[in-house]
Amino acid sequence: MAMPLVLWRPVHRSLACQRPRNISVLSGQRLKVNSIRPKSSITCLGAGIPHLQQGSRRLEVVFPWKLGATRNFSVLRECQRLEGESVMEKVCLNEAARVVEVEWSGGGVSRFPYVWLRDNCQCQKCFNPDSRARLVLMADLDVKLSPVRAEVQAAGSLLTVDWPDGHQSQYDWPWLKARCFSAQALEKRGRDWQRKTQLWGSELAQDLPKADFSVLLTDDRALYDFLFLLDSVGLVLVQNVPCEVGQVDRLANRVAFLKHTNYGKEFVVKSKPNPSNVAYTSAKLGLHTDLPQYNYTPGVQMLHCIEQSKGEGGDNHLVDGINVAYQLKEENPEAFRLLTTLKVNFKDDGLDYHRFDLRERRTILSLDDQGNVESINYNDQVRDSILDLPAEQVQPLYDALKAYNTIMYLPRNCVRHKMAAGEMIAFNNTRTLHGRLAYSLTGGTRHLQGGYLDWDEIYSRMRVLKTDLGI
Ligand code: OGA
Ligand code: NM2
Ligand code: ZN
Ligand code: ZN
Repeated sequence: MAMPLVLWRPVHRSLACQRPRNISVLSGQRLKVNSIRPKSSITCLGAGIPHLQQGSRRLEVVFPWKLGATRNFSVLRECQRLEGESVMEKVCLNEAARVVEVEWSGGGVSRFPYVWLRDNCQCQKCFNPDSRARLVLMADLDVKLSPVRAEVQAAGSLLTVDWPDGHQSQYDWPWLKARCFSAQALEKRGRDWQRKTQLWGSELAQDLPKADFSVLLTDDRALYDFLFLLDSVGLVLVQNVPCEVGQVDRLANRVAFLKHTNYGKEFVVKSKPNPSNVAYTSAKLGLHTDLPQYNYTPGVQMLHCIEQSKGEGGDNHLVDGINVAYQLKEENPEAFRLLTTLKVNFKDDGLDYHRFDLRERRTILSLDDQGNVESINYNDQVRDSILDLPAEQVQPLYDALKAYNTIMYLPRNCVRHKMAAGEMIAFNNTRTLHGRLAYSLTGGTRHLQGGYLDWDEIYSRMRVLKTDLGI
């Protein structure tokens, strides 16, 4: 079956469809094609100009902000996906509650506050489509304004609101639905913000999450799955990495970019003369997270093994710091309380990439607003001898640190892995505690390359990949 020719006519920032097919490109990069509906119109919220060639079953959409990038969508598949979606049936102004009430054809009512509608008008005076940013300034916004009229147009796919100053706003239904304030919608969107943490112990060693380096560099789906595992499990073993410097940077660039710190961009973990850090000796490193002396501690760490010590030692220990924090809470609630409330000083000064004197004062365990353990900052090397605490709180603090430390080293909590050359561990640096056994310098060179990434960039990349892959 040949697709009908679709002609597009711009109406404000909307495009009207003169043929019986309703196609909309949503504000992100998602395309929706609605069921056949005579003379319905579609709205194109900054996504570009959809165009369909006669006889083609594919719709090509141009994304102007992506420098002319185009993507194809299967029209038939999208058609099926949208069947049964409800449109706006009726609207009315509720002056008492200062909301526009929208009744949906599939049942249910959504309430959109007046002030929010005015603030989020999508017209070109109020919203810049290129940067997808608001132009309305709070200084100019009358937060007590009420509309004079609200009506449904375009076969239930467009809400039009007229304001007393003559301004008119238009909102399309998928845009409104995605921003619904109902308890159900808030609940659903709330779930998207929750982290998908999977706790683990020593059993993870039998089934370490793994990824292949060259696949990560070329396959977007594999990259997404890798980042998902980094977020949920907090540890992935990357295999088949070339034994050369620069691979940490390559992987980081697939995700975003390396986070620069006082130790450089990619740092070299080797036993060095005049070491700027204990990591740069052959000494044992106790379980720790890196750089708690930064307020903006790196989110993810990558350690790529280029050469492993051929002698004894050099093995890594990896522990789920969140899992052991919950064990502490269970066994010793007072210790848990102290580690979530007493601020400990961290300090690192010296010379590496440049001269530095980094200091931060924070709790060992951070909780989110639901009381879940969110992040860990634990590092004996850089815990400062200065403690800005009353003397009587010091012994209880040490008791709590000792209790937490004892649990993390229990065999049931610890994964031990001696990396081989060509392996890389990537882990959540504010969750997965890592340590290393001392190694003997007679076993040849041990050489790791390290680098950091930030969670903001990782989550951003995951959203982009999700959009591009349609997942
Ligand atoms: C580090 C570190 C582990 C290792 O450099 O921060 O923890 O195996 N290194 O050398
Ligand atoms: N290195 C590996 O926080 C720390 O001092 C851990 C960090 C030197 C960048 C080591
Ligand atoms: Zn406007
Ligand atoms: Zn470390």
